[in-house]
Amino acid sequence: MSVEGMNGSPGSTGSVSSHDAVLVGAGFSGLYMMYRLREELGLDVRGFEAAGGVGGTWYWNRYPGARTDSPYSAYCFSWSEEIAQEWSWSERYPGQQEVLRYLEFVADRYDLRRSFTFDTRVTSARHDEDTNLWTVDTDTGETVTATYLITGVGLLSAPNLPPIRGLDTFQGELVHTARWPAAGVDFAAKRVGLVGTGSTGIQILPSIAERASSVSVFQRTPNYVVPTQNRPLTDAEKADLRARYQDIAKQIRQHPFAMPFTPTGQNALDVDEATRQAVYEEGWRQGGFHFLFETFDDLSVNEDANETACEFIRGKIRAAVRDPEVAELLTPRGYPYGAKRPPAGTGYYETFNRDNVTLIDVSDDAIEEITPTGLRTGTRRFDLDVIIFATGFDASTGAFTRIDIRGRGGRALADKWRDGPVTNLGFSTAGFPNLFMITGPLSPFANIPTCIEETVDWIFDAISYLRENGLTSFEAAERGEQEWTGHVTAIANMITAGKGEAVNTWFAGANIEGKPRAINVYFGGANAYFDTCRAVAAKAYEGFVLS
Ligand code: N01
Repeated sequence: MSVEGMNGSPGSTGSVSSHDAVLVGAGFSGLYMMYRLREELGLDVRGFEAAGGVGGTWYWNRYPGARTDSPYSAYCFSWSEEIAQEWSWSERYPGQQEVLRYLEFVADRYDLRRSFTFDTRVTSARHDEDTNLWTVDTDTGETVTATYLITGVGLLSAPNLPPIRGLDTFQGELVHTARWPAAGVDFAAKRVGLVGTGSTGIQILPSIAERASSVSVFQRTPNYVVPTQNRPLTDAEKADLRARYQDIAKQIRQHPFAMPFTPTGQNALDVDEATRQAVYEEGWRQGGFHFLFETFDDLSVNEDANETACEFIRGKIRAAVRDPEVAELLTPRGYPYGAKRPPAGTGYYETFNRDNVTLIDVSDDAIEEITPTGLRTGTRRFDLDVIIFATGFDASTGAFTRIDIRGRGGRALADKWRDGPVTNLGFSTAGFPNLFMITGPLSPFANIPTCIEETVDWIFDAISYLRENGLTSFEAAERGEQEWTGHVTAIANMITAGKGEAVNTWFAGANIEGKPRAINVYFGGANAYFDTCRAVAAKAYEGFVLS
């Protein structure tokens, strides 16, 4: 049965349709993968998307204040001349609605929606060795088969609602930021509780504070928040991106975090105090990731250097927050800047000067229960009308383990990864033939659209190679995946981003109760990773088994 006959028709058909590929997800990854496989290779690709439309992260995370913190010139595709010329960003850090409009524009420009079935979640997938096919089931009762199973499920897509007693007893409105209602949440005259002060909590707080009658912010670990410094783009900046998008994309691919920056070549510990402060001031003025990547090159690798940046930020917190006790509570100590994913905020610290905002330290007085009228910590009770959980995600592996994926011999992927993910380059894991993962576990944590483009291209080339050479099966070699997984772990142990286990970072699975403590992402540099991927492909996919 052709994919065309099935489009937009969720629900059980009673028959099993077969396809060249099943593609899960219609975010940045799924859209580009669909375009390449369908338009360039002519494959019959069946896409499934749990959401009601395209957009992935940008479909679900509609909370007020949501925006990118990669600059506009990096947070976009570079593969299409049409998109580059016909689309124009309005802000330096585009907001959620604008990024969603962008992805809808891409989907419409290349007529991609017709290849996806929306409102349909893939629930299980099993590989049959005899037929060399994947059988995929959905929550609408449909079953399809395909040669290739390709996931574009996102690194941060499986929401984490902490298992606090009484969640379902609350009589007000309880929302997770990653499942924000499309109709929005009415905060007017409401007492709001905000749980979580990661990138999301930091973005949402200022906008709720302007509308709610009161906001109680429940903070477990303070964060190092640098201002975003968002602003509208000038016409000259827009024209420059249109003219130079390919050159910018090349520059981005050479940066360890796939950002349009150039390492400064200077170390924090090699300059005098006055110079150091001046460089940090300029980084602060530029905002966002400029502060981490365009000040000193040793912040990510040298803890003493890193501490100088931490001290600078602590000074900024003291200057911004009027109440010294609140400022102290907001001040992170005892872990390096970057050990938790660095967030960017807009007026975050200043929001704590408002009369209607209260900071509650739950580091030693945990939230023990959600009650019908609010919540209770070990020692205090709070009456609330709305509770917002900005409590993050079961990152990287969570979107996979929520699908019952079974490879050779019926082995569950969740079982294979019970001590942490094992992959070769994030693309593939041994025992799961023809399962291709776009930005899968142990691929780089860097500017995501760039990582997606590179990994989609690599998977596209691998599938083309299989077909050109009459090969039918592709998977990581055990030795290849052990070497890669070992390398990813060794790198994590060398840098500040790998030192976050003590502060519950999702980088190491440490934010989820019961999740194995194991690094989820590669920190050895996106640029080095892209080079490695190309070299592996050039050597007929060394480290993978093709048959
Ligand atoms: O989630 P998080 P997030 N009681 O895991 C707290 C990306 N992103 O959604 O730190 C009380 O970072 C938890 O406390 P602690 C970005 O990659 C990007 O904010 O574990 N608190 C923490 O404060 C980011 O890293 C953008 O002690 C509890 C918070 O919840 C990733 O998504 C914007 C708790 C969770 O922070 C995840 O960010 C937003 C409990 N029981 C997100 N359980 C951009 O700017 C958890 N917490 C592009």
